[in-house]
Order: sequence, then structure tokens, then C-alpha cells
Amino acid sequence: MSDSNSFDVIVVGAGFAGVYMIYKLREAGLKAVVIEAGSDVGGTWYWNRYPGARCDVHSMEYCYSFSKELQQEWTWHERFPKQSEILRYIRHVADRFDLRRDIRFDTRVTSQYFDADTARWTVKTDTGETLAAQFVVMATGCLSTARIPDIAGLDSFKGAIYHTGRWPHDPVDFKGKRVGVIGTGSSGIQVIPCIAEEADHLTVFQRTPHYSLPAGNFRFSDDYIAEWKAHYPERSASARTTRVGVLHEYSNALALETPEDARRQELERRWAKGGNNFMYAYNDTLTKPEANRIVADFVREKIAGLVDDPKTAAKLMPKDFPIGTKRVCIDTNYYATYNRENVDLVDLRAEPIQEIVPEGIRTTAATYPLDILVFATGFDAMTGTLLAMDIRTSTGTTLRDAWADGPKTYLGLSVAGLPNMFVITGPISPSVFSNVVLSIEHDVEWITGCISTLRARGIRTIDATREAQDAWVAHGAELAEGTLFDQADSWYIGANIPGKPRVFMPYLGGVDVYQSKCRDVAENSYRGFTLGASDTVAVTA
Ligand code: NA7
Repeated sequence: MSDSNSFDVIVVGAGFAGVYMIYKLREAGLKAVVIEAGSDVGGTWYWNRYPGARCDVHSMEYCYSFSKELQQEWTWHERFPKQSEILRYIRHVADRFDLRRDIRFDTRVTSQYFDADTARWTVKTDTGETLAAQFVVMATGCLSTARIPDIAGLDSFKGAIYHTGRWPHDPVDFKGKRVGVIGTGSSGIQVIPCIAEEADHLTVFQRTPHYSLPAGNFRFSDDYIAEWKAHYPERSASARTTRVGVLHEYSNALALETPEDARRQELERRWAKGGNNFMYAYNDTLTKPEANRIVADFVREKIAGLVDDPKTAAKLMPKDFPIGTKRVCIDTNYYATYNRENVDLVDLRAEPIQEIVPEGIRTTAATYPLDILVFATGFDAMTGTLLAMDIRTSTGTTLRDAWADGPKTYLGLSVAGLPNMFVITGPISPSVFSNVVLSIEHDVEWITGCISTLRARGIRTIDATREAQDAWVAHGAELAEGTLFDQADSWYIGANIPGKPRVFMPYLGGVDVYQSKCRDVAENSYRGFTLGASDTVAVTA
């Protein structure tokens, strides 16, 4: 193998995770490369460029904190940043730290093979390249494999088809068009109001109504920005000590023990403020069905007030799963969009899709003529991208076998039997249940610390023990058991993908607790890992 394809570390993916990873690896003096399928950095924010795409975390928090200079020099403009602004930011980071020279774009990893004799990974790509490294780091993101459901007749459609998670770079022109959107999760709820403003007619095909909260987005004043920047370091530090890595107003109050008047006042206050903060009003919302019903009823009442036609409002009210057990959406004008003359809502529970026909969508009740069909149907979340690659070792372990019954990891960072491979924001880590940029920074720093320590001590391999992994998986499952999450067919539990094992994948113990557990493992000689001192001797530290 040529020297130019031989590395200490190969990183897969150049989103927020891969970009910071290459920065840290370079800083640690390691020879590393990033392989990225897209033509630029950005990951999620590179692909999800549909109209209305925004982040649901405060912009000042949804960014790196590792460089105080970067924090001070970059200026966000809105509370919930647009996709284009986030993409501009991450491109700025790549340029500012001169990271692009170590990123290979337009290249997708297809397989990874670990040879136990040489203790090195061989990585193959769809461009025919073969690379090798001691370590691989999967920075592939949690929501990166877009999914179009298998609907009969899809190929027969005469118009244009788009998926929100694979949106074209050139703007799509909806003017004068009859548009159909399938899916009303976060992506659907963001794209629907924008398409409605432009299209001749919009038909929304809804299978399950989701709960959506008003974003309460606003443009920052100069004073707001200055005030935030003056407190940046302490705010970033304090976010790390919270449950989800965001500076919400967390409350330990219980809905079931709060008088009705006070409860309503508090929910109204949080609703008016906008954003996800609403969900942290009471600490029993996700554990007690009656507490959950109180919060869900409040949202259903709000929907009734926002939608003029009572029948449409009733269709838009989520009824069959507890609030918060599917990702809660944040919107701007979503419900009001159904008051427009040019928007119709089709309830797919009442009239399921039979097939897609050349002229549109045929349900059991009618045929809806369409020029453009937009799928906002989500992702094979958390595991889909990793399992699309053929990841295996010379000793016979494959990731697909290891995860046949659902993902198993140690700390979300590694998989037993796949040595020297790390996953950033992997299953059973806070990942999608946290401010993901903050979790990424943590994971990147932990992995860099680990690799540096191993190399300094002359250790060639690191592999999670089955015992440590089993205990971690059991701990993750136990945290989920005390909640209402199993009552929803969400992507958190893989229920959106036919045949996918139904396992709750994020870690619910909190960012603060998770990070202290990871720290503890590192400080105790990587407890729970087997460290291989040479190719013949394996020692447990
Ligand atoms: P989601 O949240 O998985 O939403 C997908 C939507 O698509 C949801 O409403 C689904 O209905 C619907 N869907 C999926 N398959 C079908 C079929 N076959 N027929 C009709 N409707 C269907 O994906 P998003 O992209 O909105 O959001 C993903 C995450 O990205 C989000 O949570 C944020 O974290 C960012 P269902 O509910 O399954 O009945």
C-alpha cells in the first residue's frame, strides 16, 4: 500500500463529528484522513437543504465550544438557525482550521476489514480506493440514511420526486405546481408551510400526526449577541452539566403534584417562549401516563385553537402515543398552514395509500393528481448507515451479526469484537437525546484521549469486553424501561423500518451522567476494555 493511503486513523464522515475529529487528531500529531460521501463538509446540514430546514437547538449552543476565538468571531443571527447558516458555519470551521486538505470528498466507504495479525483496518471505497489505518472512527451521524418507503407504483410517477434528506442543490420551483408531501415528522412540519406559500396546491398525506410546538424563533439584536458572547465560556461549560446538554429551564416539579391553575400558567409561559423548553416543565411527563396526558391535552387544545376547521384540527391532533415519545417537532406556522385555501390534509389512517400512479397518489378513497411528490419519510436512524457498510474482522466478527438483535455497544463508543473502531454518538449514548454538537465534542475528545494514551503506552489494540458491553446494554435498557417510550412506533426504537429490531437506542441517563461515566472509564485504565500490548499478548489494564 502506498504511503499516501496508510494512516494512523481513518475517519468516516465529515459532518460536525468528522470535522472536529480531524482537527483533534491533527493536534495530537496523528496522520489521519476523513472519507466523506458528499461533495462538501456538513453531514446532515449538507444533505437536508429542503426549504424551511432549521435546527431545534439554540444557535449559540448548537456549535463548537473548543475554540474560544471561533466562538467570539462567529455570529449567529437567529435563535433557531437555518440550514444554510449552519452549513456556512461548518464550512467556515473547515476553512479556518485548514481541515479540507485531509478530507476526501465524493467518496463512500463500502467495507472495513480488521486483520487481527497486523492490528490494522483496511477500508475500501466506492471509488475503488483501498486505505489502511490502525484505528477507524465512525463519524457517520445518527440520521444520515434517508428512507423512501416501498410504495407500489413509485417508479411509474410522471412528476418529480424528492426526499427532504437528499434535497437537490438547486432550488426546487413549486410555483404553479400541485405538490404532495408524505410524512409529518420534523422534516414534513418544516417543509409544509414553505411549500404551501409557493405551490398552486399542496396535499399533505399524514399517517400519524406529531406533536409540534411553536418555535418562537427570533432574530438576534446586537445587544443579545454581545450579552451571550460575554458569557460564552461559562454557558458552554454549564451546558455539559445538564440532562440534554442544552440550557433549558429544567424543573423537577411533577405535573401530578402541581395544582391545575399553576400547571396551566407554567405550560402557557413555556409555550409562549417557544421551543423544546416546554417539554422540561415537569419531570414526570415521560414516565407517568397521567402526567403525560396533561401535557398532551394542553397541546391538543392549542391545535384546536390554531386550526379553523374542527375536522382538520381533529385529524392533526396526536392521540395514539404519549407526547415526547416520538421526537417533538418545533414549527413556524405549521398548524396555521391548514387554514390556507390551497392546502388539504389526507388522513392515511382513514384512506391508506393503495399505490402511486403516473398522475399522482391513489388512496382507497380517491386519486390525488400531483406534479411533485416530496417524501419527508425519515431515516434508517442510528444504525442504518453503519450497517450499510460491510464491517468485519479476520476472527469472524461482523457488525451485522453483532447487531442482528439490535445495536449493542460499550458506552456508545465501541462494539465488542470490533477492535480499534470507535463510533461518535453511537447507539446507547445520549446522541439524538442531547445537543448533538456538545455530545460530538465530548466523544471526539474522549476518543482522541484514548488513542493518544494507547499509543503513548505502546498498546496496539483496544476492544470492549463482552461483559462490559452487556452491562452497558442492560443499563441503557433499564433506563428506557422506566419510561413511556415503548408506547410509540418511533425511529428511536427502529419502528419506522420494517423488520428492524425494536430496541430503544439512545441513552437516557443524561449528558452529565454519561460524560462522567466515560471519564471514569478512561481514568481507570479504560476499564471494560481489553488492551492488546502486542499481536500475541492481550492484557487487561
Ligand atoms: P420522521 O420523524 O421519522 O418522520 C417521518 C414521517 O414520515 C412520519 O410522519 C411517518 O409517519 C411518515 N411515514 C414514513 N413512512 C410512511 C409511509 N409508508 N406512508 C406514510 N407516511 C410515512 O423523519 P423526519 O425526517 O421528519 O425527522 C427525523 C429527525 O430529523 C427528527 O426527529 C429530528 O431529529 C431531525 P409515522 O409517524 O411513521 O406513521
